[in-house]
Amino acid sequence: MDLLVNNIAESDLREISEKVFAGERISTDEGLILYKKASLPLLGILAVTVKKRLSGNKAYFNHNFHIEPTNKCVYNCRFCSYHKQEGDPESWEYSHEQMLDIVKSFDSKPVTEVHIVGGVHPAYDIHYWGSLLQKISKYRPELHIKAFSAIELDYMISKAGMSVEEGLKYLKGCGLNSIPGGGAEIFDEELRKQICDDKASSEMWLNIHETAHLAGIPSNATILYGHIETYANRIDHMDRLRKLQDRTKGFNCFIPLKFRKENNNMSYLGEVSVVEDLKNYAVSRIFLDNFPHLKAYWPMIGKEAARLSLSFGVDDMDGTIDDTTRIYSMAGAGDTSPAMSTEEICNLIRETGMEPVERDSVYNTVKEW
Ligand code: V47
Ligand code: SF4
Repeated sequence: MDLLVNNIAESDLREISEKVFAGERISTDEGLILYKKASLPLLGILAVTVKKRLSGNKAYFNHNFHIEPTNKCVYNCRFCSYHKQEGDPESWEYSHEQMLDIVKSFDSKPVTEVHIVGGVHPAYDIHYWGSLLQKISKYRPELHIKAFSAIELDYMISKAGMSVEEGLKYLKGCGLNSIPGGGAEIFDEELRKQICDDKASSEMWLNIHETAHLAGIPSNATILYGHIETYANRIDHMDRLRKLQDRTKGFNCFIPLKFRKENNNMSYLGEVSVVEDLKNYAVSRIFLDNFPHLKAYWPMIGKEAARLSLSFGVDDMDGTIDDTTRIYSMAGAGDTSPAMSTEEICNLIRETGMEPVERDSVYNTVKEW
């Protein structure tokens, strides 16, 4: 270890490393130094140190499936390849019955979670979505429903004239169990104006998650990286999340989402390398010391990068998604129908020397494989 730090000849890296080994929190300036100066091997060692403290030698996955109710959306995020206007041949919209049929198609499968996220459809209100949750809960009561990004929630709750607390409590009563991490993008207000000007603000995103935590609804958090943001913007984003998590402890995991470039208005930017992905996982793991888990969403970065990420602080591979997920395939990420069998996901985890553990949506162990 000494050799590794000395060779880089950076006394500040030595100090940061000592802090991480001692289990101390690093500052925003130190996070920035890690992004700018630390070598990939050093980042791997530090991130795995933090990861092992939090989840030992385990790497998690779950059995889940996704429903994307519609890709029609009132917003126009410049990075989005997915949203379409009404009448576009590539647009879709499922009825409650069609979505219930998707749930029924998993009848004989041991799934524990349904993840429901889509575009922000102008026509539907909170009661339409609440009634969908009620139908799914009634049909399969033990299924955990993780649904609606803060952007969808902001739209449906303000349209109903409810306060955030009233809206979330209503949806919880209909069967909402947790909230996914989407819509966070990048919190810096100037950048947000440039990439997704018209949707819920950073303040609103954070307020919805904080209110959810206080109402007993856990959630996830994401960052969209690899576009026009700087390292300082990434650290600022994570700092806002770390402060909120200190107050509520309601976040289960952090999910860095890599910008994918196909078919959107930011294609000219290209995509960052796998080395940058690994670096970003590692700094996230080290900086967000109060987030219990770090997820590599493999349909977005691909199976190989996901496998590597386990040596850079990641401890969660998301699900054996069987899927209907189109947000990434439309943005150019690999398979149009991503799926991984339990055997494949377990082998991928074992190859890195870690132990595969099937989890439920709040990280209780379902089975050690
Ligand atoms: O908010 C959209 C992102 C998110 C692109 O909580 C893009 O378990 C890359 O949040 N390139 C939605 N990313 C997906 C999401 C998510 C995914 C998996 C698990 C969880 C969870 C949440 O997808 C959006 C946006 O940040 N996104 N377009 C794109 N071109
Ligand atoms: Fe709509 Fe979400 Fe796409 Fe933005 S990222 S345009 S909110 S579907």
